[in-house]
Amino acid sequence: MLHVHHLRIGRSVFTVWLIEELGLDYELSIYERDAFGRAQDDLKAAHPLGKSPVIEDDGLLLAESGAIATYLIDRYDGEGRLAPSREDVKARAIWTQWLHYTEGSAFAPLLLKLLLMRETSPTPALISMFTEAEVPRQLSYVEDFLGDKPFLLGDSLQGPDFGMTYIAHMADRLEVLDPYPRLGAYVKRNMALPSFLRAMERTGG
Ligand SMILES: N[C@@H](CCC(=O)N[C@@H](CS)C(=O)NCC(=O)O)C(=O)O
Repeated sequence: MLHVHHLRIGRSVFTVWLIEELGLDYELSIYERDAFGRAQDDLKAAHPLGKSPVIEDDGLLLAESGAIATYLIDRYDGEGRLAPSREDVKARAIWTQWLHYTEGSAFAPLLLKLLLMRETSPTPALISMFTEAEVPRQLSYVEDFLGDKPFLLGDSLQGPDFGMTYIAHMADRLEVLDPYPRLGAYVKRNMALPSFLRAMERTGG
């Protein structure tokens, strides 16, 4: 059976959301962070990097939320609800672009912002300059692309929405989401979906 290694509280709940959306049975191992918010050594027993999400499925051990999403959709989305078909090469390229965008471009400025907010010594000027320019650059890019669509790629939930909801949720927690009302409404809508609520209930967040 599919096995998910989930570190509270973090991005793996969005992987569990995808699994709930696909209606799969799964086993869940839940890990807690240490006092500094880092994973503890127990997660290294699941994967050498000791980070989450990690899944095991049918002899496959897989890390990286984007790769996990692609694998789960390729293997289990029989109806093709969450991705364009492979024959539609251009639509699939845009889908892949947004699936990778969240970890590839959007996450790092937000992570640096989070670390700066927790920093107790004087704020490093170069990192501040970077986050002050990059956070609005990334969020306004997504806000403009989202436009009036309910989901990132149109009228229906697709693979990239799981990671993007994580990014928008993190921006909200960092209190930088107010200037982006469409993204604000998007994250609220997605986190009220029944499959997301089931993921929250099962994982504890
Ligand atoms: N690029 C990876 C990032 C994985 C990652 O950093 N996960 C965080 C959880 S939100 C983690 O395990 N942090 C614990 C630590 O670094 O100690 C992915 O997309 O899965």
